[in-house]
Amino acid sequence: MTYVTPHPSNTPGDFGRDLLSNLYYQRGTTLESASAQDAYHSLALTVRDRLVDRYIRTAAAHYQANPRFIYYLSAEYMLGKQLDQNLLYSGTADCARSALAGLGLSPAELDALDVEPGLGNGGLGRLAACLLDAMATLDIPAVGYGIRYDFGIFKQAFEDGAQVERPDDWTFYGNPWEFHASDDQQTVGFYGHTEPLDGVRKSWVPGEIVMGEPSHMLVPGYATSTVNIIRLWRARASRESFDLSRFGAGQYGEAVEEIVRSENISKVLYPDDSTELGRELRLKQQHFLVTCALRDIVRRFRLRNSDWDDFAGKVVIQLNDTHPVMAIAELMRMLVDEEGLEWDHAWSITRRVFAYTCHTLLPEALETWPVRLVQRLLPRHMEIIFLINHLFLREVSARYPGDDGKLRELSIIAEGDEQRVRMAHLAVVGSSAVNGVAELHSRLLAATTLHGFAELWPGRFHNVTNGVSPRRFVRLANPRLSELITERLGDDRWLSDLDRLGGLESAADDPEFQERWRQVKRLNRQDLADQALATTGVALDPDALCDVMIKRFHEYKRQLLRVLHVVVMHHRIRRGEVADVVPRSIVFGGKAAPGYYAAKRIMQLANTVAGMVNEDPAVSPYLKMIFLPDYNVSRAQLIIPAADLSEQISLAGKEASGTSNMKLALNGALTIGTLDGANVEIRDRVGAENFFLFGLDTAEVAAVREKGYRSRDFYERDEELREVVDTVARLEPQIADDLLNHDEYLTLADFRAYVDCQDRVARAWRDTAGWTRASILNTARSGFFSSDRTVRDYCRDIWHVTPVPVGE
Ligand code: 26Q
Repeated sequence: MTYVTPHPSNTPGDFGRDLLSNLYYQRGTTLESASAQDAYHSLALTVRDRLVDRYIRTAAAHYQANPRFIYYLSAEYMLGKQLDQNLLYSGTADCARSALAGLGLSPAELDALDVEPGLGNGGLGRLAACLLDAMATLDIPAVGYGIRYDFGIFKQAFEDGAQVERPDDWTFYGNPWEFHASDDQQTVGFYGHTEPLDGVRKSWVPGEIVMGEPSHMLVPGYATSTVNIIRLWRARASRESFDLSRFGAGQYGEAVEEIVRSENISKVLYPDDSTELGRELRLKQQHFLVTCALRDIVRRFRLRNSDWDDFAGKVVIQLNDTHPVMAIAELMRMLVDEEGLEWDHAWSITRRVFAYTCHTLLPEALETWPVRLVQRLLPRHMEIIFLINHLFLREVSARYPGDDGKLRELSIIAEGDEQRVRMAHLAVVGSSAVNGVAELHSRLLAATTLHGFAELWPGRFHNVTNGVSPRRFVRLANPRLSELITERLGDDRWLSDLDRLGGLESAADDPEFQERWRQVKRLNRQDLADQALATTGVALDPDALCDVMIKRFHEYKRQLLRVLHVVVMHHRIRRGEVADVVPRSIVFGGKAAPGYYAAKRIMQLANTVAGMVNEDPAVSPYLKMIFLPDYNVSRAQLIIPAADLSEQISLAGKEASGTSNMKLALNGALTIGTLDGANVEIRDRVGAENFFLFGLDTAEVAAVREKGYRSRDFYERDEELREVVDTVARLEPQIADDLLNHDEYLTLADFRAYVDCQDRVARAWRDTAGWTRASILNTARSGFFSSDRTVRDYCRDIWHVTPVPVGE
């Protein structure tokens, strides 16, 4: 039984006819002479066509209702493949399959041509995609705004174990999923100067103008009529930019100089999610996104409204981290300079419109920009920020008279050798709500990173624990498990009401159900093994415990700790201590920022250790290790269903939330983890007995540091650790040196607890029924981690919006 409303002409015959029609009229060819790309594009268009009617009805219903809209601003989106998703959400997967069979086309071959838009780095970008999916599913009127980068996140390959980055030209063969609107461009200014008007008003005369050209992709809701959109902007040079006379004079490079300079703005996603990167082009990207989005939001507002006093009632702008925070200054500029509103009036509107989500605790990851750069690139915005800050600091002085320390702590401008704009401070000051992304994270934000603000405005601070799309990460990723769940629960309503997974609890001890659960896992491990063999040449044992760590490479996430334990196992097996060893497949996936050398060294070490393990005939029957290159959403959909063990081993207090932890638990993996990010909530829900907890908690981390942490003490006291570090010293001397002399993320302090905990994992795995029970309970109790729940939380606590149903 399925709850997706089928397209009116949803028979295989109709589907096949429409596909042939698209082949003929859109690609200008016939089945006999079609290339694989022709067939793929026609299939994509035929599927897309089946969502258009719903989109048109959604737009009409929204126009009619004139509701409050959520505008999600994000520099990143990791949407994943569109073909599998849109087949599912349009309810046409079955008829497409029959139609393709009838035409002699292979679904798998065509799916392989569907390119995932990798317009993000990691968790933050994928979260944006999960939230858009949930908003559409819950009938929340919403638009996602982003940048249509020509090149998405780099493709990762390994050469001699080292990461090499290759460009991701994701639209090389065209993108059948997007609708271009080249007649709906916006102008974006840069540089120039300001001129006084009346009072506080100024006029900004930009020195450079770039056009923003939108295209949109459909964001269908599941089991509902709503289809929202994500609008992505691409930079275009204005029409007069091509210098015909220079071209005529043979100066080909100079002739297109201006075009290249303009269009560079949306050329490439910055592949850095670690530290602030002081690049002018990145600030240009941010301003470009923000300006295009705001102008579009105002255009949409004016379709049904005319009074600025209604703006904050009709518009919510959710800022995904600080990357789009310049929108606060830009809206003030539009309202004051262009619309002529009084400053205080404009500020009251602005503050009510914005809400800010923070995704980090690491001070070094908080974005700041040199005042001089902002002054040069966005002179009017800098003036506005100074004025916002001036008025804000007056408020602070009134609250803390004579406390200069407070002013320095909270100021939007950081003083020092060079003044800098603290984007997080601007975000908090200019928003009505601020949220962290897991309970622990929100608590620590208010207690540490943003403490002063939480004290000033306690009511502004919220927690909204992240969630993931059960459609993408269970139904599409794991069709076998989905079918088993649907069979047990009697229908597939769990896909849009994930708490229904609780109905599996009663099956946790049912031997027959357990056997089928294990069968699903085994088949999924076999699929992974097939892919792994094809891409890495390593043969995994489909019966071995599948032990998975998938996430961006970061020192704080401690992939290094995972590698140290693999070396422990290697030593033990070589010594013949195999009595307590269970066969394992260690699976790694993740990219490192190209300039993040410490992370890249750890990657190199992981690859070296993998080779050492796999090529040792004494070891490889017990242990295999693969590093699947180019981890992305599609690769996640392959790995997650196969996983038995989920590695969530960051140093406590560093991971804001994590979302792979949720995806893996939902698919029945048991977590080995620290009390960090959302791990805490996962453990609370699945039960401590179904979660392998180890390591220091945040208070203990602070205490260890307080006492003066010396990692060398741990090395000296633990023989097995000594052996491991000595091995690492031979393979990657710099890493061993770092561990012993500046072990910033307390890897050695948590080493013993981690290794002992892994021994508990091995013992638990031997108890097949006990493990299966815990696996089923992890799925049954993880319904909370649906992004539908996350969006409901945002709607209730932050956005104050209700659904707008779209009629059949
Ligand atoms: C900054 C400056 C220059 C270039 C890039 C950046 C940049 C880019 C991306 C900074 C940060 C990011 C991404 C951060 C991120 O993905 N954070 C993760 O967000 C997830 C969703 O909330 C959380 O689950 C993770 O814990 C958090 O690390």
